[in-house]
Amino acid sequence: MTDAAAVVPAPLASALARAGQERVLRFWPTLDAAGRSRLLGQLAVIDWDEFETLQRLASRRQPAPPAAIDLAAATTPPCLRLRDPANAPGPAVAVATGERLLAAGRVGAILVAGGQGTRLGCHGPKGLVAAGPVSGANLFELLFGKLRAVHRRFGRRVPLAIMTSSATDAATRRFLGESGHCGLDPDFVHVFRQHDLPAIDAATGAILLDAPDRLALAPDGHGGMLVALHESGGLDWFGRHGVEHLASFQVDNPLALPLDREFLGYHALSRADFSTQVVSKREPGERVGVVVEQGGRHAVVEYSDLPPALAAERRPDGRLRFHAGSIAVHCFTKAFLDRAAARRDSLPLHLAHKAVPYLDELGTLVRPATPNAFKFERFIFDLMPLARSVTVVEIDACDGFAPLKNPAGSAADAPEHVHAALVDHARRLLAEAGVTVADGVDVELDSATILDAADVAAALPRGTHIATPQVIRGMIPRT
Ligand code: UD2
Repeated sequence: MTDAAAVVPAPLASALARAGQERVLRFWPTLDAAGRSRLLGQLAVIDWDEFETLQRLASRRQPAPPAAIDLAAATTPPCLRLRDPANAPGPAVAVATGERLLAAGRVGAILVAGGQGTRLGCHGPKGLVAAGPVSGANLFELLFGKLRAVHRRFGRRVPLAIMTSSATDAATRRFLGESGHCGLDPDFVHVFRQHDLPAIDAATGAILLDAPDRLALAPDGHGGMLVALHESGGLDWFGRHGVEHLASFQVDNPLALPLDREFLGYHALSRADFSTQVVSKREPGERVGVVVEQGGRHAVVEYSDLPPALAAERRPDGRLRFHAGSIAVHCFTKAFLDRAAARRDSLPLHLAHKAVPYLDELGTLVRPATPNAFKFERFIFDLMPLARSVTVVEIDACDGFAPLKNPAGSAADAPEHVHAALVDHARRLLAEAGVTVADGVDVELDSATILDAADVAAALPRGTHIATPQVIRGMIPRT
């Protein structure tokens, strides 16, 4: 046993005493040096002021933080519709503006990829789950390809920050190394890890252990991106690359359009701090948050926090009152993220009541069947009420939203739905370019070389007929 791990440092011991958490060391005498040092390492990174907040929230058992706006008085904000000529300014102006930003290298991207693919049967980063309908490419490959396609078209690389979690960090870095960063320039990739927060026993407020030398920790939500990006030097890194706008997206949506030129154009032209993409929510049970507005402020209300009666309310035209379904594709000005990251309290904590395995007093691992503990998360969309100006852009789900959430056979968001959505999208772009595809034949657009129908048209002459499953690749990369 090394000396360093033999004793609990005095400041930590007093922090534990102040927080009433000395029992977290109850197995200390039985631990070897490695175990002691692991436990000390986990305890050392707990912010004990923040822990007080966790305990206070747990004692109040209030799942969502107080709403930034009055939901009863809220409405769905006006949304620009992608490609709608009625937008002012119109789509052509927005596209040209977005293209200028991309060609000038002013746009960076943030991928939140802290989640695991456990529910999909993949015990690693969700980004490694296969989703290419013909290629079998994984989510990382499909999504990173989109950045390469933008580089190919506009001649400028898009710096990409990838957020991992303690559960996904090592495997993600390994994959990036082994795959040659999927063709991205490693100088334009910044990997950073979000923090963990302890799970707290709902009855006693105690930090749970899931092994004698290990706290039960969970990632702090995709909102952990703000602090972790800042602390890792990521915001400055984007600054050094000349980035002024940051598009963020989730790893589980292979159709995501974070760098859509028209979207970026509306964001820049409206001088929004925060722009976001939505799809029309048709049924109250769809598992997407909704963008709402009240008194000039915008917010996203998560589906689990929207009272069922409000979620089901319909307007006279039959549309849901809250129909702006958030798909978690956002664009922020870097200046806005800089300001938000400088404030400690920018993002509130949400509580989730969960069944968390824990060690009982005798050291036996208990796997509760019902929720026994609180986990805590921050959501990046909670920055919305802090924005001076918000722009909401509605897209058609078939163009940019195919979330992979559930195992095969589920009613929604399962691999077969994603497969069908990607094939359908490819077929539509091929049809636009005058290419026909035999019935029942799967086609896939290579995300690294096909940005839009123009790339399809350059790759395949009009009148081409596709009779066998294939990946359609663009012409030789221009860069
Ligand atoms: C999220 C949104 C929901 C809707 C939906 C669209 C939240 C709370 N809800 O629902 O409103 O937009 O997505 O698909 O955002 N992640 C991390 N670290 C974490 C937690 C999550 O990186 O600590 C990533 C995760 O890898 C995934 C994304 O965030 O890419 C979404 O996480 P989720 O699957 O927990 O969110 P979900 O489907 O409940």
